[in-house]
Amino acid sequence: MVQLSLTILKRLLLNIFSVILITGIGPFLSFSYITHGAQPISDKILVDNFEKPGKHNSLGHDFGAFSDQKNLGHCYLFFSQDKQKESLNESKYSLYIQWDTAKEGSYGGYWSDLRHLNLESFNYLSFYVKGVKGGEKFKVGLRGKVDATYETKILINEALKEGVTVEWQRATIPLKWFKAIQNWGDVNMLSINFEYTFGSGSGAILIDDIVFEK
Ligand SMILES: [Ca+2]
Repeated sequence: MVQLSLTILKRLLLNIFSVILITGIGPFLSFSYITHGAQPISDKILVDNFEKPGKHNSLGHDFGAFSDQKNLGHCYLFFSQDKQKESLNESKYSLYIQWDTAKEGSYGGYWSDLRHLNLESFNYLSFYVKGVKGGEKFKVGLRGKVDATYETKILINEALKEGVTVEWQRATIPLKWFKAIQNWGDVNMLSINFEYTFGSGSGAILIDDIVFEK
């Protein structure tokens, strides 16, 4: 009986210690912002700013290009140095996406792995975009579950009133528009889609600073 009480007491002390430990760490964590330049981004999740040309996005996961299985469509990715963007903020590189979906039935695009990202406390997806000619058409997709068979794709013209132009613009898409996602605690893929069916044709755009915001 006495031994049992001691065990309970020990557990109780351990719990109190744990609480102290957690509250002790709390304030420390709130000051440990990850900084990009001088701006704290604790209220943002940076998917990719393309500043480290390679095979991984800023989250440390894979990204790449895709095309339809018959290989009718094509999509190529390049890291681009853009002087105009450089003056906009501290960016050196953006992603240059070139595609050709002029053939009937073709599609292609860019994907970036979000790997079970929890977006429950976030409200917007935003990024910079600039067209080479202006008027480029693409859809932004967001996949919930890894094996999801359906995802909502948003036409860029719904987010940009004037559509894509030859100037850098910031597109902001409310996450609630992606109606197919049931569980915002497990979001797995971001994509930019070009398709024959909605008239993407062929062309090129520049993309930068893809973030999720509150
Ligand atoms: Ca950049």
